[in-house]
Amino acid sequence: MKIERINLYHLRMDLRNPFETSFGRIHTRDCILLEGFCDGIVGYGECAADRDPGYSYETSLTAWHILRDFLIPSILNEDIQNIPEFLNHIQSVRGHPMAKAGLEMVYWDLLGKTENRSLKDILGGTYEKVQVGVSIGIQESPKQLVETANEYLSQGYSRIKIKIKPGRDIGDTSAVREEFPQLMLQVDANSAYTLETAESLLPLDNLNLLLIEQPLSEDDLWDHHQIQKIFKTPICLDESITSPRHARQAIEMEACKIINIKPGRVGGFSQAVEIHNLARTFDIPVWCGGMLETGVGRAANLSVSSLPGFTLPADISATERYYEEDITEQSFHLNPDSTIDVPTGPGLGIDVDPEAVKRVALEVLTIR
Ligand code: OSB
Ligand code: MG
Repeated sequence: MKIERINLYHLRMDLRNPFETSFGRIHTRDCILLEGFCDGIVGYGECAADRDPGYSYETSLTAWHILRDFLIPSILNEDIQNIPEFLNHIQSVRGHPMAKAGLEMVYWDLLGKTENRSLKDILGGTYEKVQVGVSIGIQESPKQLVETANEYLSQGYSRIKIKIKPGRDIGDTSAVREEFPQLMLQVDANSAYTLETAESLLPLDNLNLLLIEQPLSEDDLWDHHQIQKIFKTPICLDESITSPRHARQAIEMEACKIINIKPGRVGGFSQAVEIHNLARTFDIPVWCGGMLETGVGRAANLSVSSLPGFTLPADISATERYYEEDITEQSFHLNPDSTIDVPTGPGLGIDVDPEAVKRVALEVLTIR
């Protein structure tokens, strides 16, 4: 498989509602769409890095630079037969997992289309639909949060995640728990606490949460171990797990009891599957996180979530939860049982709408 040419599109899409986390509030979402051409077949990938380095150090522009100047030149016009060969070509680039994941996704999509198989099928997925929930950003007030949660519950979501930060944690979470005593509920701090300040979260331990996601810094595996020791509620790591090695170390160190797998954050599907397999051998449940992806990344997340170890509801919501207009022909809908169907078409199983891409593209670059 020789990729002859790649188009990079820097996209900026309007969110239907602002999304606020402990690292900031956004009204628009940036990403890079990759379009690779190989023997008349077109493959797509999405790089999940956002405009600002709030969630991770990668941004749309660092990813653009790494893709344009290093990753794409290392694979262009090379005859690459399989994914291990692809990984070999890009191994000299250190770090930048989201940039790598975007390019790897193009290969997986092309591979699937060449073999006329869905990604679910190639990866060994077993579920036809995936249990999903919704991730709610920090709202104006706890009261508003309860209203927003109620709105999503009435749409059919059966699991809710709320974003927390210092000063907006116990009150917000308790308000939702009081209103919905039986709800599957979890919180995500996006690294807003330290070993010292995380003790203020102890009241969460009485709220019957599924998990507490990433309370401390991404490079703080050991302190997560200290926190997990004092909480009954499972700690789940997101930002800290950027490779199978980190996953193994976190599990061995008992820094978490659950892992959030995002293909983008861990450098692509290959590593996501490796982490999934590893976690299974340790009996550690995993679930698929989200990054407010377009339909391209959402299809990718659904495909990987079809693997059997993904036993907790994913942060993959219906298209209408994020965007008025997406860039894929297909949109994703919530089934009444709080699931979303895994795509079944070849590769990612989606078609990109070129006109929609044009409307949201800030910059386009062809590399050949
Ligand atoms: O920490 O899980 C996160 C969105 C952007 C960046 C980080 C996170 C999130 C979410 C949204 O929680 C999940 C989704 O795509 O619905
Ligand atoms: Mg998270």
